[in-house]
Amino acid sequence: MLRAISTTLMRGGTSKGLFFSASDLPSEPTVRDRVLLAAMGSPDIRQIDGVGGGHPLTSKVAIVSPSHRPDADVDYLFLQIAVDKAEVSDSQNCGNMLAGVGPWAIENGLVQASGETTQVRIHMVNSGSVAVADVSTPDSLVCYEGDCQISGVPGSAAAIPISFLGITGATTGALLPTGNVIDCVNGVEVTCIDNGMPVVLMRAADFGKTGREIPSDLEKDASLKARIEQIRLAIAPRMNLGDVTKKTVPKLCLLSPPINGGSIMTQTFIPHRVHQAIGVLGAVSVATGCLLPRSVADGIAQVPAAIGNQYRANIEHPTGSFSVDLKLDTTLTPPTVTYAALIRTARKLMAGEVYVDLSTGANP
Ligand code: NQM
Repeated sequence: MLRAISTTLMRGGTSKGLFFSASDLPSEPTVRDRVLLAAMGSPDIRQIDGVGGGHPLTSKVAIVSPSHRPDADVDYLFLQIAVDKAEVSDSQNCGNMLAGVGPWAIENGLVQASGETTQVRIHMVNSGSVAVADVSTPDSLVCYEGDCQISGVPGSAAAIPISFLGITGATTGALLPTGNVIDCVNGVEVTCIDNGMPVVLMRAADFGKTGREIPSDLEKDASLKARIEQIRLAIAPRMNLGDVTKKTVPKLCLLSPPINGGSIMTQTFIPHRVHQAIGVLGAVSVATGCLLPRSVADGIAQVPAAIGNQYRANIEHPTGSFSVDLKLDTTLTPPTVTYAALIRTARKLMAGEVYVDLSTGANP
């Protein structure tokens, strides 16, 4: 029998997925995950029997609920729904879907709109850290239209500035989870960093790449993909991530000199597909790596000098670039990033009910 569940389909940054109220989903995680796999149409490379878009960036779920934390308005749990496997993972955050959480929370009565801009404090359940999003709300209604353009999304929309607090080591417990600025894995020098997203930074040149290869060509390079996956599986336990065979972290980022006047060029494995752009918290981690002396980005990155204690890194990626603002406290040893901010946009695409058939659905 088909079951109808209230949901909203939204674009958040360069991602797309379903937004649910936690109270509309089963509370038992295995049953919930079965429902979400069925809603997305996984496992199936085309997700033809569900609303997923056949790519990890369009197979995402945000679950939102009121927060009990004094420093947050809402809780946001992100779930990555695998496309071709019956797997649902809460091992990572998603800063792109995060962009849709503020508007959704206001439109669904979890946060009261007030003034031209409404601030929504979002507890990111996956990592326990807090993000603050400024949502445009003229006339006390969410306004999605605006003139802000972000790379990887056609057209323009209302800007949603987002700042992050307490994201350093959010997933692994430390900015440098292995304890080193540089590690050597299978003969390749890497910098493992977690400023909101655990990422393994590597020089593209060490893999014979220039930074100009497009994602689909990188994905066709079977030997490159195998080398990268071996590095991921080998380094993850040393990053406090354990066995990551079924996890979507760490991400792996090939670094090369900037191509279009930015700070650095990136090509990111997420981890089994190549990102068309770059993840939000992934970009924050890369930007942080660019400021770290002796990291693998040292000598490649060109970050403009700080204004006050604030840096702006322009992270280039296959479809444009992504600006990240970072504040660095140089009085601490090692110097510590105390604040990160960036701009995203989001758009409500459709609201209604998704129909799931649990008699044929896959078990996670
Ligand atoms: O790093 C893709 C995305 C992401 C994650 C991924 C993200 C982030 O672009 O915060 O947004 O790295 O799997 O949505």
